[in-house]
Amino acid sequence: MLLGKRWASFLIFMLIFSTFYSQIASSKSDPYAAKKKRMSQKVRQMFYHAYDNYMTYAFPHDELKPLTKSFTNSLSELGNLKLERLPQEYNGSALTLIESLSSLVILGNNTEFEKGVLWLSENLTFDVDARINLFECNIRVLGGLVSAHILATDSTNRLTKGTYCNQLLVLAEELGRRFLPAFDTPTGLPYAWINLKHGVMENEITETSTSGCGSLILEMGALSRLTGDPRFESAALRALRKLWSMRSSLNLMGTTLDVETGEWIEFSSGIGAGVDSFYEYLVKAHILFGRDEFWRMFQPAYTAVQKYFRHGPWYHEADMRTGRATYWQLTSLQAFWPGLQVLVGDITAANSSHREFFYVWQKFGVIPERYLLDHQMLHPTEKYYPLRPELAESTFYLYQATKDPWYLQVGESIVDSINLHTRVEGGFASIRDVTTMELEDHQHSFFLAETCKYLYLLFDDSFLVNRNYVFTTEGHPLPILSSWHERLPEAYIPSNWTSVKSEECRKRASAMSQRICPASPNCRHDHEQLESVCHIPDTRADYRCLTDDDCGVDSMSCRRRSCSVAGYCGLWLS
Ligand code: DMJ
Repeated sequence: MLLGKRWASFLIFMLIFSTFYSQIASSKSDPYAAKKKRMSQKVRQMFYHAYDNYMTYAFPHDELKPLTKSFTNSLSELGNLKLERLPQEYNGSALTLIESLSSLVILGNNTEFEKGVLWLSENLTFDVDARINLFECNIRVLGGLVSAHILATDSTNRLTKGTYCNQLLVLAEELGRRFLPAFDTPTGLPYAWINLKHGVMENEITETSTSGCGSLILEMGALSRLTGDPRFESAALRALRKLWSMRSSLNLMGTTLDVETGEWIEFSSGIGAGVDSFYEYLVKAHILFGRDEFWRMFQPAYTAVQKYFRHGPWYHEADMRTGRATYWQLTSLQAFWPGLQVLVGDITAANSSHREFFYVWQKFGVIPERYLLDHQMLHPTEKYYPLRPELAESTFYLYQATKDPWYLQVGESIVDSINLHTRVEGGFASIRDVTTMELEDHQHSFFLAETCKYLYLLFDDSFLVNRNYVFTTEGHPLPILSSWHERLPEAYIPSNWTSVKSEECRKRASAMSQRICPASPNCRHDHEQLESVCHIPDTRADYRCLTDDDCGVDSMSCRRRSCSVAGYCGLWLS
């Protein structure tokens, strides 16, 4: 239809005016809109610089070597424990592509997502002679496939043009089946390593980590719900229950254990390497599946961490049997903890630790793998920064919870340092030594699955609005579906996509909305004030007491308060 000249100019005027007006309106409602836009574009460019280089020089192998523009088939080498037998015929499994799929959706790149899904559908096979680490393969490959399958079949995303017939789920199920022999132990605790083709190898090592046994339930639970095959969830649940039964009388866990005997090997533990995602999966499994059992494990486990590992804003390690401090070390993996604390409503504690982690980031330009708190110096050998996501992750959660622009500043500073120190022509390289900023030829897949994703979501969370997801420990989103929930919390409405009831909260509804609303000044549940899970208030609001029995438990340290000579409750004993 042809329009008259006047009508055409009127329409153009209206278009320009409405664009201009909506820009003014959005910058009025959010004074940081321009900054967020600029930063999200910057992160988008980072993602594509890493992704395009991977696709050019490394795909379909596992990960990119950005300095030499080559590849590494690292899936069979990932994990904390030493590789003893090299794989025979393993040629990679497009690991970084699998890890990138959910980030592509968040960036709105449906075409590339669809291309990736189709390639994997036609080419990916797990019938390979590769000895893989169960934990790593679960969080990266199984989690990546399950999450991408859900995104591909979610009609609101319109990601695939009718060509998708559950191929990713078929692959995930095949992988899940290849995991199952690992759980065939007297304890039900899985071997850390399994050969995808041959199952558990003869004389396989029996040592594994707490996170290796305790961080399987999200991916394997989701796989069971999607396929109707209960074996995956049952195996993961049995392992988790056994692990929990091994806690000490102080509700502490160790770091490594033997899957055949069910005995602890390393009694010292903390919230970092080898344990971290065990805690994370207890609370996230509770959110995803709504089962009280997970919360009944998480609550005492979290309280014990706050009580025995925490020293001010820092977390050290302690012996699970005595609670005595062992190693006074900050590790970069610990930086996920404030994000977890946001999920349970402990914003004050999260904020104070986050500041300390960021302080260390600023001191070195990035966060070193290990820092000796007692000597205030770097660990002599672990001076590296392999592009880890944990600080960005916590920054994202804290910004969601508080909308405090300080976290945007932190995010900007993280983006700037990563670009300054690690960006090379062929992608992003890990840092071998934070004192010299010498680089290492490795771009880990979690840089695309997590680091870029959390930085992007910090500045642009439109993907989360009116949706409700939990992110796996590898940053892959899983939707909170009423059909997966055993008992939906009050704040959820009974629909397939759950969201928050209150109109005030709805505007900011996101994956964490149900949990984080209480701490956000703009978004409160009047009926349900969440606070520290270990907090027990003093008997009297003015903190006066006659005996210790009148005092409660401190919400920050989770330590018992006592009654002073002057008759006030406080942390006097510590
Ligand atoms: C990721 O692979 C996961 O977050 C895991 O749980 C531990 N950390 C790495 C990245 O640092």
